[in-house]
Amino acid sequence: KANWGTISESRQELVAALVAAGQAHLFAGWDEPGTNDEAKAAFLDSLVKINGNYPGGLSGYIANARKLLAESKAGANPFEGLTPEQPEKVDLTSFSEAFEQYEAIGAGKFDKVGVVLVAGGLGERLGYNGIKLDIAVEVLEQTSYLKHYADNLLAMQARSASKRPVPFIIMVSQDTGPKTIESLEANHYFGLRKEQVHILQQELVPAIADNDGALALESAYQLILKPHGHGDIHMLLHTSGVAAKLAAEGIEYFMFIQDTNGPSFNTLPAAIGVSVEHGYDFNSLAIRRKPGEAVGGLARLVGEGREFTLNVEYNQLDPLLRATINPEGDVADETGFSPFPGNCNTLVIKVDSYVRILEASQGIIAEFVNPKYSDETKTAFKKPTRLETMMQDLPKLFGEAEKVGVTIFDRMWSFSPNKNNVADAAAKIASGGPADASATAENDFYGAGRARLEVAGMKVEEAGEKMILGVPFTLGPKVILRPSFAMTLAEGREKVAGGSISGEATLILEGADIKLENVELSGTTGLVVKACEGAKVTVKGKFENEGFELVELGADADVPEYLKIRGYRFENRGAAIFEFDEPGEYTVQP
Ligand code: UGB
Repeated sequence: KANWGTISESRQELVAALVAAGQAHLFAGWDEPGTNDEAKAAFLDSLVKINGNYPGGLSGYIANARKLLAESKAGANPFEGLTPEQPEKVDLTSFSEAFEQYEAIGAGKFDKVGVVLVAGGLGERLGYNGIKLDIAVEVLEQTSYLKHYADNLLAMQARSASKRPVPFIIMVSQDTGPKTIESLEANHYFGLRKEQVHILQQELVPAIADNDGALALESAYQLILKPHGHGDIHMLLHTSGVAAKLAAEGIEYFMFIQDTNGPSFNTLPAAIGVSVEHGYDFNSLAIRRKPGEAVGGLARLVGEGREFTLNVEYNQLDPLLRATINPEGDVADETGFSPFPGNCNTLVIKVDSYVRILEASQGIIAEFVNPKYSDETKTAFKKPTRLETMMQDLPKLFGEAEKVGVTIFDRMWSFSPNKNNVADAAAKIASGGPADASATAENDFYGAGRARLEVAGMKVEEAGEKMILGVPFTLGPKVILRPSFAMTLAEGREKVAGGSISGEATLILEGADIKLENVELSGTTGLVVKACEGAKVTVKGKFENEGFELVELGADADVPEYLKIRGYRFENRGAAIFEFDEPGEYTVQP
């Protein structure tokens, strides 16, 4: 007490509560009054802030930590007594009539959907120094992930009867917040209204030094703080009141997406349709998972009168399978894939059940702790740990009333995150896994465009692959159909009639009112057509030019990071580019 100096009563109360919660060490090493008083005050201010950020305050955090650490020490198996079975699934891995019916239902709900983007992670694995949302998903036109997502929201609202702005919730952290806001402001919110964008900032949580939940100190007047995981989005949607507000305004579904999964919006219409048709409160989008792949496995866990569908994170899947249904663990079945669908962490959640669950749980979603112990007695940690949460764990709070389903899509169409630098990507390719890197993300971006053209009846000749710095890249055709042009397969079919595109050609279409009539693109031809609102453009005939050339850069090229992380760029050698920025009727011919 002698060392407190002059601190306010509310701060003294917090200090007293912390001492009662076994945290006396935080104040034990204090200097005499008069020495370092400013640092002491700043420390207390930081405790007050951290205390306010966590529902239940620091005492709640410490109590949760003790409980979870005791379970971890006892070696409690979170899946004790549960056996994994197949979840309820809708298979949309190929385009079919059913696929298009789901898309039609989903498209009818575009003004009842909010999009939630978790973007608090820094992407250290990627070797990119800015925020991941600023990285280009493709380098023909350098569209950033953030612009790509905003373009999709604009396309959704343009198609809805009410034209209501689609709410866009972005979770940032102190690492990503300032640059995310800078990017939005510098680009006039990419055409979105500022009011439709809700920025929620996740806060760091204190690191924990031991099994008693002692908060770890960086120095005498500073705690060690660490990220709490993407599950914070649920807490923030609750504490900010945004979820309840949007529910009251009539939003029925939230689609949760990650910062660098470009194809998320390919799946949005059909995934919403599936949720509506099957009455899913929680719909996990999935792919056919390669065994050992760093994505969780979705399973129905059954036992002891309990049953729920959940993501089993990739590090827990193998031990669970070994302990239950397969002594060989996380291996392929006769299809060559893991029997459990791979979690893309793209989630469609029904808003009214969500708000109910958030109110009951305060939005704290199934925290877990993963300490690295220094020896078998599990009494000490190698380094301080912390509580974490994952957004896909929400169903842990569901009861019998809530329905969870899984919708499986083709990988190229649905899941191609950009997480790994070129060297790590090449190593992943060498060991037979997906690279999940810039080049593969761009490759799949064009691949989805090709798929849309094929469905529309155009003849698409696919070129071979080239290895660039150890990562495969399909040379083409490179097809970008902007969301303004088509969000569903049916729309592509309405706008494209016949025609053909050769293996190394490029086609970029932007605008709602463009029609292609028997367009032929041969050789390396490039064609870009952009039409503003009100410009009606018909494209016909056979085009021939040098188009865009892929230029390899080599590993040590002195180029900006967004190119370094892929190892190539494109140079325009004479592509035909038509841009219409006045309303009117136009025909484009060679
Ligand atoms: N993120 C945050 O917003 N805040 C955080 O504190 C942490 C992350 P990672 P992870 O889809 O490939 C997940 O780190 O956690 C954002 C699933 O758990 O890239 O290793 C971050 O900005 C896994 O089951 O992923 O693994 C990014 O947008 C599997 O599906 C997102 O959260 C895997 O993703 C994911 O963060 C995958």
